[in-house]
Amino acid sequence: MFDRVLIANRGEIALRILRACRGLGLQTVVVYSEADRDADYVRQADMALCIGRAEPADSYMNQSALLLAAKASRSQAIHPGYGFLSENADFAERVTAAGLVFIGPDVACLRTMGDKIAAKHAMRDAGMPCVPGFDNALPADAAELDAIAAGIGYPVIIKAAGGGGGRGMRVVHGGAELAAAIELTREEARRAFNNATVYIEKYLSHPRHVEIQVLCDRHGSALWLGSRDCSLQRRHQKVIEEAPAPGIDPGLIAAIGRRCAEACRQIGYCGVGTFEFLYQDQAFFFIEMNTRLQVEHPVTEMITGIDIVQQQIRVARGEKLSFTQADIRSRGHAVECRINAENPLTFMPTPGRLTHWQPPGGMGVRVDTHVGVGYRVSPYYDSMIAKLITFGASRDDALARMRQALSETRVEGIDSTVALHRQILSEPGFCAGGVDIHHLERWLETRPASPEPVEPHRRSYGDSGITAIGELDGAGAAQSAGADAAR
Ligand code: MV4
Repeated sequence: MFDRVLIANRGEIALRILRACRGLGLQTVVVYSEADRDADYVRQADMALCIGRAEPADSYMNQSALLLAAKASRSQAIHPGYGFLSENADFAERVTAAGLVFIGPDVACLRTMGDKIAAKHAMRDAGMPCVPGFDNALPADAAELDAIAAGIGYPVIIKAAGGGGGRGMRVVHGGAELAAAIELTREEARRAFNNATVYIEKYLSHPRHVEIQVLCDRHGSALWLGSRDCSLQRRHQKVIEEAPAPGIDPGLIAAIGRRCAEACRQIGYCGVGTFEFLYQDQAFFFIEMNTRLQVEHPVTEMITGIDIVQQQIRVARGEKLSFTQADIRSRGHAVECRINAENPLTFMPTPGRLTHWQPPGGMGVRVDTHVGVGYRVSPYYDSMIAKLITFGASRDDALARMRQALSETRVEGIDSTVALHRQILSEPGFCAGGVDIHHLERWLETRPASPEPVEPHRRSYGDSGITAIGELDGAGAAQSAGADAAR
């Protein structure tokens, strides 16, 4: 049991965790770097401690500083959020050894899922469909390698066992490239992850990225909370996510969801987690498991009505889940647009000060953000400044609300990806649903050059200073003015 939680993260997720703790009546301790000293959420915590300089290695990644802050604040648990140390088994081990609760799965599960070969083995043992491949470290002998790749059938993909999330992979189209590709991937993996182990899989050419959210307690209950589609991405950075994954037979999703819950029971998984699949030709293939809370968790919250972060903290406290699989119903559709402080054409981060900030609102609109007017976007961290989430009875309803929400949103002083999202929400392929992981990058190659499409609900009339709201023609405007005068 614990009643004081140290939040070992920053930005919108620190605020999201703070809110969950408040909702549970828990005390909050926020740690911050020198760059985040003035952030508003820091002031909202019961206690705040500076843990170092802006560079992540000196603060949010500094394990000793975090443990010292936990001790100084008499915290009894640490929530790692996402990124930073959230999936670091050595950190979780140190947290546990210090007598604190790591809000996440056990160290053993973190280690298994951190090693992508071990993860695939564990999942195959649990009856999970995996991408066909050779799920072991590759042999050194060239003839053996050729035989393995030929057996799988080209194209194949070489992946680093210590990688994940798109880092350390290489596609190979024929035997002539194989040996060199393996050697290159090994070298990169050695440098990036301090682990040269690589493995090989059949390369799927046009999959979708579909994931299943799970929630498990320490008493043997493991539940799945529906699907998400995260196929709309650029360079392995997700841009828009939605729940549920559109256009897939609900029976097929339920079957894979039940498999995920069963796999959790089998490996003794506790906490929240996400099973990542490639979905192609009506079939699911497991690729990896994320052992943390994810950026896109709100879309699942919207369709299930479950506060995933509160539940994550409850199960970490040792509580039993108070509901069963039969209680979980997916209702409606949710979409999330990640608003980044980036140039919408070049994707270059644009740190700086927010001089104007108008978040959208209304029915079915949720904004998860830590920023406001005057906020300084730091160059040291991820450029995401807000998540815009809309919910509707159907996918079309959720998309219509998102268009409206995007048209209301104002970000000034820095560049943002709002304009990009407005364009994507009017792109027929995305609007139809079910695009593959290459769709966005393909579309970016050919999209119209206009960085800021006309905003549908606001028009400025030259420099007269008059702004007409809506699509009013002359007569309509006069009528509307008359109606105003009559009031
Ligand atoms: C693949 C693949 C095709 N075939 N594996 C990239 C992220 C990492 N989680 C796994 N990734 C991929 N693995 C096989 N066998 C294509 C990708 C991939 C991808 C996957 C999900 C979302 C976006 C992606 C973008 C490029 C490649």
